[in-house]
Amino acid sequence: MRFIEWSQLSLEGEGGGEKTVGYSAVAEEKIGQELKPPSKYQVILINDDYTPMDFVVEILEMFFRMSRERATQVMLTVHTVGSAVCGVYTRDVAETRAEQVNRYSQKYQYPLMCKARKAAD
Ligand code: TYC
Repeated sequence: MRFIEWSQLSLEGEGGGEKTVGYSAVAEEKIGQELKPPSKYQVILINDDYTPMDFVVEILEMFFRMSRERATQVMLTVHTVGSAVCGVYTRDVAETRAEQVNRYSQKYQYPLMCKARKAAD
């Protein structure tokens, strides 16, 4: 981090003049890591033995805007491999999406699990 701007701390002197009593940094230029774009987060769907395939397809269509064909492909990948990435977003969006999926599954009493995980930079 590097200071880029300074402001003078002044006091009214006797006779109306200003007297500089110090300087303070008022802004900092952020360099290095802090200038990189925000990290991305993957939303991951996890397999289980109980959630019906149709329900998973419906979720992928609803929450991840997938076509029926794409949703079916992703669901089958989760079913056979154990998990799959269903979307990549900023942290807030990824966490919200995973929570929405988990809440919706709970509402229908299925154990479907969805997680947000930081993607490699
Ligand atoms: N394995 C489930 C079944 O055989 C289907 C399923 C797919 C469940 C994906 C969860 O994230 C999941 N009915």
